Amino acid sequence: MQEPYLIEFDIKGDDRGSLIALEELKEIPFKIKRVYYIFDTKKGVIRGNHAHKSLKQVLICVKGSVKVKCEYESSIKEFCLNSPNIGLYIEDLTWHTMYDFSEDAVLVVLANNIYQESDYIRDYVVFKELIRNGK
Ligand code: T46
Repeated sequence: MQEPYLIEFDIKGDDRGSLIALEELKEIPFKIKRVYYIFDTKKGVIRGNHAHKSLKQVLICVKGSVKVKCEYESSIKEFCLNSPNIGLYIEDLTWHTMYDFSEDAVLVVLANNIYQESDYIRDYVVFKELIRNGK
């Protein structure tokens, strides 16, 4: 079990601009099976509001900014993602909510598994029970 943490990626910059490269089991601490991105988010929208049973993910706001609130075991942490060289690692059994999206925000997510609705815990009470019972 691992609490959420930020990963700083190397920027390969030269006089043409910047480039960041991410490889599985290197900058990203798992094998990548899926990439999705969230953009054009309307003002005031809150997304997420769930945990996963087994999914591990890294969230990167490659443009604009977004805040992410994570509840892991008994601690709650808030992160502001506003740079393409910062990733937020979120493990399973972490209740997470994304909010305060800037108009131009593009949130890229790398995940260690395919999309499975059965992996979602969408009921906060169920999430708290799982945490209380040690999974
Ligand atoms: C998460 C946070 C960070 C798919 O068909 N395939 C996919 O891979 C995903 C991620 C979603 N969908 C469909 C399911 C829904 O009909 O896209 C729609 C929106 O998904 P959802 O409401 O789950 O989106 P968010 O922003 O609340 O949560 C997403 C991820 O689903 C979730 O795993 O951890 O971003």
